[in-house]
Amino acid sequence: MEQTYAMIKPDGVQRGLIGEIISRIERKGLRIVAMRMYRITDDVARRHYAEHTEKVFFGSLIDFITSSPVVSMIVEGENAVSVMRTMSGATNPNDAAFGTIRGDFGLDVGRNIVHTADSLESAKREIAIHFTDADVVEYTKAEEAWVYE
Ligand code: D4T
Repeated sequence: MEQTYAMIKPDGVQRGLIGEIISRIERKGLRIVAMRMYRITDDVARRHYAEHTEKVFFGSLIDFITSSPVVSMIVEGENAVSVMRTMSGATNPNDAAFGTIRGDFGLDVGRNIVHTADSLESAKREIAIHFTDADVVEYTKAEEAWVYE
């Protein structure tokens, strides 16, 4: 089983999409093992998006991600990293396929609703930024015998 990090960004929360997004994760058969709603601090935002420090959009990205609460999750399942990336869709919602979260609900790259880790290494780094070990609940779901062969 792989773990990935996923975040419903401020626009997803403000647009009332928390339930929709969690529902898609559940319906896919993935398991949420940690979940927290909070307002991201400037320090956490800068650490989370450290790779983008030099980008022209960095300032507006930090302002946006700290502007309103987010919902952070650790999602577990086989190939969870790539499955969650596929579910999110392309970074720019205008390029994202219909059926993906960004393709179905977004119109602007600066308001693309969700973040999902782009690799196992990023997932580990981001989980360590947003969660402690005590936040993680290990359990099995009864349905998993019907999700996996
Ligand atoms: P995140 O990290 O938010 O899941 O997005 P991606 O992994 O799909 O894309 P990214 O790291 O390249 O971009 C991070 C974040 O910056 C915003 N952004 C991006 C923006 O506001 N303007 C831009 O031109 C780009 C490329 C959107 C996502």
